[in-house]
Amino acid sequence: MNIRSIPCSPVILYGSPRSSCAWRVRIALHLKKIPFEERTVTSETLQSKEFKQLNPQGKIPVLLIDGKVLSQSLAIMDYLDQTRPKSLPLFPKDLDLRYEALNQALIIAADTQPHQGLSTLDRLPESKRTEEAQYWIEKGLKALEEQVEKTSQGFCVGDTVSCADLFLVPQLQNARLFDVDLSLYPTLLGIEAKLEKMDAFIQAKPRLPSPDKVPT
Ligand SMILES: N[C@@H](CCC(=O)N[C@@H](CS)C(=O)NCC(=O)O)C(=O)O
Repeated sequence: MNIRSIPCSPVILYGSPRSSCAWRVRIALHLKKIPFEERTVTSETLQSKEFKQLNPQGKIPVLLIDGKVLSQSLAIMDYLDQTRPKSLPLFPKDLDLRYEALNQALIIAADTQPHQGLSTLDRLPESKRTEEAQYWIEKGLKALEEQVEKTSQGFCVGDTVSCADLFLVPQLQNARLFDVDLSLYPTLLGIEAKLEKMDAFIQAKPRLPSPDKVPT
């Protein structure tokens, strides 16, 4: 496995106030009660040789923990769950519920967020970017709303928080930044309202202003 071992203490999260992907991991760290320091990186830093030694993708989040360098928010959540089994679980134990949580997290991680990402939108003419992001966000949220209607008993999956909720909250905020009409997703908004009252979600909320303007 290609995880480079480095000495690191305390835990460090490379993120940015505008990054929905780093936001997911901040929530996870707060839910797991893992103290950490956050280092804000700009778009320019992401492309630097030094940063790409941490993550060859040149993307955040990157988490330095247990002497390891981790990237990809969903994989990080899984690592935290496996290594800290006594803290609040991010993945349901029940296989069907675990499948649902992963399914919903991936609707956002794999099929929605990448289309609104800076490096994707930057490849389009400026006049097309908002429309493109809105199209994919609406498509993702519509599917998620339908899926969550079947599985929610207060949270995305059942009556306890799971990784799916950690993907939902930052994605809804990005939707707002792209002026997406969220009234079409009442179930998702109801879950968000509940999550926003939880300490971990309050603590993880990005502190703006951000060094960059565009959400990712
Ligand atoms: N699938 C990755 C996505 C990571 C990602 O796209 N990060 C964005 C910020 S939310 C980024 O670093 N974008 C900069 C770029 O693409 O150049 C994850 O879940 O961690």
